[in-house]
Formats: sequence, C-alpha cells, structure tokens
Amino acid sequence: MKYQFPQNFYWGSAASATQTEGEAFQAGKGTNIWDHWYQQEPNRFHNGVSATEASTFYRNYQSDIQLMKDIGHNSFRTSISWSRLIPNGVGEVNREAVEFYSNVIDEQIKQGVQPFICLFHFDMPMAMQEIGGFENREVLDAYANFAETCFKLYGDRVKHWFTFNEPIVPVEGGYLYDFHYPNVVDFKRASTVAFHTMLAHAKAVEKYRALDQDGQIGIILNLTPSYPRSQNPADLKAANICDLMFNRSFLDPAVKGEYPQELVELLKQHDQMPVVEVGDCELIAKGKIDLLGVNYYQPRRVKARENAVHPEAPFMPEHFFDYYEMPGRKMNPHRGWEIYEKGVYDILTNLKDNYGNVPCYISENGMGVEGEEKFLVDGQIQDDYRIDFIKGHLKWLHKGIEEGANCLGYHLWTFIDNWSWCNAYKNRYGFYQLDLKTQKRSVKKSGEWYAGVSKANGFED
Ligand code: BGP
Repeated sequence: MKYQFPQNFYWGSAASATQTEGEAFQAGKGTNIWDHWYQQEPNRFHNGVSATEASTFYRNYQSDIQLMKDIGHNSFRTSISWSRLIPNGVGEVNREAVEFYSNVIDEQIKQGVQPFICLFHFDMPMAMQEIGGFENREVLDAYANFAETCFKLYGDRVKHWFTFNEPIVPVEGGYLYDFHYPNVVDFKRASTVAFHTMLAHAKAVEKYRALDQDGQIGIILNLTPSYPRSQNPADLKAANICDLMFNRSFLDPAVKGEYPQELVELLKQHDQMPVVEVGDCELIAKGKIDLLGVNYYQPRRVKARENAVHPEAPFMPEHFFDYYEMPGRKMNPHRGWEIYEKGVYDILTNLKDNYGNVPCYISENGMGVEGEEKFLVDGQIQDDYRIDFIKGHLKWLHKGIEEGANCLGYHLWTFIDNWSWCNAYKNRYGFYQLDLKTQKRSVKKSGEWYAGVSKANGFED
C-alpha cells in the first residue's frame, strides 16, 4: 500500500541546544542547571558524561545542516539556550550567542531546512534557579523578556516558535521524581511550577502577538495517552486522573485557554492548588497557541491502586493509580519502553474531536537503543528496527490525516545521536551515528531510508 502525505508536509528531526551545542562553559555562555548539577553530583549522569561533551553543533553547525539536507530534511527544530543568549537570565545579552543563533538560522534557511525554534528545553539558567526558578514570578517575566529578545532578533526569519518543550518534564523531574535539578519532592511546589510555566508561556505568546510578526507560536507537549487496564470504573477513574494530571494540565490551557475544572477540583480536594492571583486566568486565556507540537514515545497503561497509600508518604500522582504492564505488549527491548504505534492516531483523534482540530505536527517520536554499535555492519548501523518503528507510526499518522486530523509533519528524535540529560549517551536515537571519540557522524540505514520518504513525500509498504 502507498502512504502519501499532504503537500508541504514537514519532514525532519528535533534536538535541543544543551543536548547538542557543547561549549557549555565557553563563548560567553552562563551556567544552567545541568552545568551546575553536574559539578555537584557527576555520579547522577550516565558514565559521568556532562553536557560539555555534547555533539559539537556549536562548532559544526554548517556541516551538520548540510547533513540534514542530505537526508531530506525540510525542517529541523532546535532550541535557543537562554543561558547562552542572556548569561544571567536577565540583563546583558551575549553578542557571540546572538551571532551564533543568527548564523544557524541563516544556514538552515540557505539549505532549505526551515528553522523551528523552541525557547526552553529543560535548561534553566542557574542565576534564575538560584532565585527560585519558576516558583518565583520574577523568573516568569525574565523568561518573557528572553522570549521577546529572540522574537526581535530572529522573528524576521523564524516562522515557527515554541515556548516550551515538554514543560511537564522539569516539573516531574525537578519537583516530584528526582531526575532533574533541584531534586525537590513536593507536589504543591510542582503544581506551582507547572502553573507558573503556563503563565510564562502565556506572557511569551502575548509578547509575540504584540510584535505582529507573520509567523506562528506554539508549545511542544509530550502527550502520553492513558489506557486503563479494563473498563472497570476503578480503572477508568485511574486513567482519567492520569490524563488530567499528565496531559490536560498543559494541553487544555495551551489550546483552550483554561484548565479542566475536574483537575482544579481534584487539587483543591487534596490541598495542592498553586496560588492563583488576580489576572492569572485572563493571562492563561491569552496563551492560546497556533501550532501544537506533539511528542509521543510510549503509552501510559494504568489500573486502580492495589494497596492503600502509606500515610506518611509524600502526596504523589501515584496515589491515584498503579502502572499496568499489559501482557503481550510490544517492547523496545533496547530502551525498555513499550511500542504502541496506534497511540499516535489516538492522540490525533483526541485533538480532532476535543480540541478543535488544532494544527499540530509530531515534534518528537523515536526509538532509543542502548549499545547500538552491535548493529554495525560494514561501517553502517543497520537500524531496520528504527525504520519499522517510524513506518509503524507513520501509518497510523496517515490514517489520522485521512480521517481529517490536522497533522502537518513528522520530526524524529533525533538527528545525530546526542547527549540526553542524566542518560547522557546511553540511548542512541539519531539518523546519524556519533563516534564519541572522533565526533565523526555516519549515516545509519534509517537516515538513508528517510531521505527517500521525504523525497517521495511518503512510502510504500
Ligand atoms: C524526550 C526529550 C528529549 C530526549 C528524549 C530521549 O522526552 O524531549 O530531550 O532526551 O526524551 O530520552 P532518553 O535519552 O532518556 O531516552
């Protein structure tokens, strides 16, 4: 069967500043929470590898963009590092960084790879974290000013902006589950950071609209469908609470301009509501987006809790559900994540039916593989598993579009194997293999295959 995609479909991949640039302590960049945390606790990073060892995009962006073009990219997302552009979070702008991002954007345009630019991919400047990060409302204004600086510098050339990438992840990692700095475990502080992040988002959207530039602004959300074990009301309730907490907590304000009443009630009932000030709801209403990026890796399967909550345990989302391992689920054994291709269709259908069919694209989807060198044959990684993974998701995406979903593109995570936070280089995701010692990039079989898909604007299977 032939899977043909709409005209001007975005084919490309995604990455982020901190994960690819390198020069973490050079070129005038200020430190961010990753640089700082590594200095404090290098043992928290896989094999003790820090972001200073990221894949040298800062130095090699020109040849890297050429490599994007070689495999048929018509678009590529990266982010602007706040701590590189404005080292202290507020105040002086780093001239070298202004030029660097300008050059990257120009080079992308020159090579026919549209720049999709995100303004925050987990990398809070340390100077801002020191005053409380997104718990402190001053930081919201600092972020909005940073965003405005970017719009003014690059808005003439960048037509696709994203305020945040997976804004729930710093909330989960930093304030609930101990996998990002500042390693706090406190639901109320987490809900405050989540709410404030959306206020910061809305402030940035407001700044963008005021400049009246002819582009689009959106947000990138990791929408993980919550599937219940069964139709038992207790399982359905568990799945609904997950959906409220992990998806709708960001999706509803971003697309509808308001929070789900059910979520507000739930947080009130458990005394976990952030402080809402006069004017906040009006601001959230102004944050409605033009374009939604959807990151999808794996589904969330849940069931009702089996046991009572320990009375002294901190309040957590898991008070309402247990994770459920569905027998017979398809796994990516190299990363330990379930593969469920239909999830992409379910997300698109939900957006079509319940979110006004907001224009969207798949902004991240991908398959991490630990120890990928074992698939090297004659110097090339034979990643047929990744080709199958992409095909499987594209087929469901195609079905979604045929049924009317407003999905405009597909970006893989990621372009070249890159550094990934605490996992550093553990799981490889790229179209290009990276040799950590020499920094040599070698195209994988999937990269060559993707070039053909992009050229044909589809594939046959
Ligand atoms: C996504 C993030 C990316 C990236 C990816 C892979 O959620 O947006 O930044 O890191 O996950 O994650 P990992 O390396 O942990 O498998």
